[in-house]
Amino acid sequence: MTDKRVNGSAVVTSPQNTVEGFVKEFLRELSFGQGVTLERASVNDQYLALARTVRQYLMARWLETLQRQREAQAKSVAYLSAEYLLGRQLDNALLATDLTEVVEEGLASLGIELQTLRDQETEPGLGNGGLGRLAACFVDSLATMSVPCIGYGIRYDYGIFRQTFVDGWQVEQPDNWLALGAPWEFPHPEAAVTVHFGGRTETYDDEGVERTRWVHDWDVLGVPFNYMVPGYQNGRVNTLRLWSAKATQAFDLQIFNSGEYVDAVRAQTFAENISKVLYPEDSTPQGKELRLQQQYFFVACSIKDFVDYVLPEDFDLHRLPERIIFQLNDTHPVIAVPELMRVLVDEKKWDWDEAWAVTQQCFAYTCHTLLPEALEVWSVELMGRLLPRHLEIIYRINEEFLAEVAAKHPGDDALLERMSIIAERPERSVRMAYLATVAGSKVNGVAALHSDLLRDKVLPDFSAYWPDKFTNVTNGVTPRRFVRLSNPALSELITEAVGVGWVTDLERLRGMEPLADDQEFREKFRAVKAHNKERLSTLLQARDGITLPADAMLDVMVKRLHEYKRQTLKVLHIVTLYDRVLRGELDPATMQKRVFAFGAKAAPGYHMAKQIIGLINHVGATINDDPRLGGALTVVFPPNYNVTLAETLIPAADLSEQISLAGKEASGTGNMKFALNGALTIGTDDGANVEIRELVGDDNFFLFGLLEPQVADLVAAGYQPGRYYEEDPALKRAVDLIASGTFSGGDGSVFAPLVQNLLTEDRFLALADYRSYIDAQDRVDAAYADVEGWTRSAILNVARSGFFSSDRSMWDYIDRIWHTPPVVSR
Ligand code: CBF
Repeated sequence: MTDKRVNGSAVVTSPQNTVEGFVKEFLRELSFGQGVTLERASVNDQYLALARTVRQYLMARWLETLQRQREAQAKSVAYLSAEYLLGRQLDNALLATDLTEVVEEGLASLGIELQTLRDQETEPGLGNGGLGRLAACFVDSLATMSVPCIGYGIRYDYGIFRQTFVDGWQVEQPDNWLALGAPWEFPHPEAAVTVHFGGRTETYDDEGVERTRWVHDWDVLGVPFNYMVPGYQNGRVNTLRLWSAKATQAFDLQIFNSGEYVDAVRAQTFAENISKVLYPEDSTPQGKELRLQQQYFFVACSIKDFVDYVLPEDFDLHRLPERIIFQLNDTHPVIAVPELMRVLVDEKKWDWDEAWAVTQQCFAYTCHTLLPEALEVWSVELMGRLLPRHLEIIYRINEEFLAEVAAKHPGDDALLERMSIIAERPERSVRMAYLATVAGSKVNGVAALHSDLLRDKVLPDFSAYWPDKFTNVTNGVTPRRFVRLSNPALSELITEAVGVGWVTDLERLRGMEPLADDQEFREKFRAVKAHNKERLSTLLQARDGITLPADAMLDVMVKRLHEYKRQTLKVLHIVTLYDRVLRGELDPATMQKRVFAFGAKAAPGYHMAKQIIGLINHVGATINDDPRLGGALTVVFPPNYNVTLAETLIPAADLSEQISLAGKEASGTGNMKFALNGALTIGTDDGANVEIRELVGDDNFFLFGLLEPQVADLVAAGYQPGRYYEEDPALKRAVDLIASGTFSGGDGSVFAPLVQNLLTEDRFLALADYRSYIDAQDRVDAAYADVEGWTRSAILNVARSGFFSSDRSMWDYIDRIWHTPPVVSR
């Protein structure tokens, strides 16, 4: 159902919120939906029937939300994001409807365990990492806060690849997440929209006005698939609309008519490829044509959807900024800017200036990176071939913008070159971040430090030109999924301490602070951690055959594999501990027992990242099997880290590794999840670590490493990693152990590229931070030995991390950027 088709008030009523009411609907869904009897139903049948039953409880709220929104004519957020890393839906829907107990009991009365059906769900992995997961947290928060929002994105047939290890090396498998059915989506092929590509432009005379039209070459249909985004027990359900590409009739017919049946079918596949697969790059996008097709495809569908279907038919588009703010989640959807201009100028026949005035008010841009290579640029050649009209529009936006800059800074050609949306070197290309900055009403970074660096280092000319355009909104995570659902034991303890309201008002966690000094509470807190470790242990055993030793500190590093995140530094720590034991400096019987848990996917074409994965697994295999360690150190690396695994892994962690080089991680959100679940952070002064440390306090955070200005100075002075290697014997031994083949069956060549890179380039200064990191880890060991002190710090981490709720992030966006108040129930 697209919004417009819901006329009158909602007529759907929810099934009864009782065990009997649920069982009746569930059995109906089994027989009428799945066509099976309870006796013959497979687990998948049961799961699908359950999901469809739970959907029913949300349906009336969904229809009512849409109705209310239309009546209120309220301003909405349209979150444009190429990625949504949603995680499993069932539990979230049960929580939102407060149905968990009813369902558990109802299923039990039929001899079915809810947990079995939970485990049947394949999570939709429609994102790479932090950015996609953030989008999912944001839409959850907006629904919970009753703020109108439509999330727009792509329904990839294949999400992020499934990672397996063969002999310790990453091997990718396709993620066929739709294979067993997708009960949470509502396809609407009848509401498909057409998207054009290619061709050329031409001018024509429109009653005395010269206008341009796009004579496109080929097109594709965008079919909307709607997903419910339920608020937490507030009767609101927002919409996530993901677009799937389908070949158009016209496209097929041209070829069919020439009698080339096989070619016609192949051509269909070509068009449908657009939404076939998620690009698995995180932070370093590849400038591939298909990716630009994906980007344009979903934003063109979304703008058309909003303008033609969501808004009333007679809506005066001059008032568009009163009804919408398109939030650009990174540069991926930025092509939406020239698309809206094209719609207004070419289709609606507006003057350029009035179109530009409206467009500028309708967009805001969030930058999520500090890596220059992650700021997308598209070659003019490609853009001109795929989207010729958009390229013209971008040229004109640029021309007018540069004329304005030139008027303010006459004669400063260097400034014009620096600020131009079009780069001339190494090839003529469109700088999408610049386009977003010129067009957006606001530009924000995602943590305080990141926003400062964005202003001062990434876009300094723009921030000098428009100081008020730049702002910060520190990221957040949803407490519903990442505490309430993923950590039931801690949730219970929190509720016991501060009451129930914390789930939607996370600052209430502050109420726990005094309890950090309460011996009895600390014991309960430790019991929660112990329980979560056991839960993790059971999961890893069943999932991967991994056995976790008991009584060890759980030291966790989970995030995408990227050199700037410095998993290698973590490995150097592990190898150093190993070396210390072998040299007799540490006694395995008395040293702090640790389990090092990793989770990380490497982009399939990122060879160094794959080397690092291989290294972690090889080091793990050697250390885990070495009897001289007596089990004091264990490395585990469960493959295919995803949202579902995070939900069990994070609550069990004692130590959170956030060790990126200062000035490289925009924010991080894993760091927030760990702190909220009572892990202490060892981290650099980077991204949101800075704010975590400020809030939880220096005593409850292990800081190490160079600060961002020191990094800049060191690099400017000419960083020589070899010097650190020569001057620190422990570092030298650790690197030599890797180089000698100790972890690769005596074959030193296996990790030679990695070692060579560390000693000669080390772009992310792992060797420079090694000593400080090792010292900080020694402080961690000492602190962990003080059981009561550690627990106190862990409780304070939870109590002081309420700021990191994505609800707070949303209020900040509303206040600083969107101005979209909640629409409350009548
Ligand atoms: O802002 C959300 C996250 O986005 C990234 O994952 C990204 O893809 N650019 C950043 O790397 C994270 O720092 C950030 O937390």
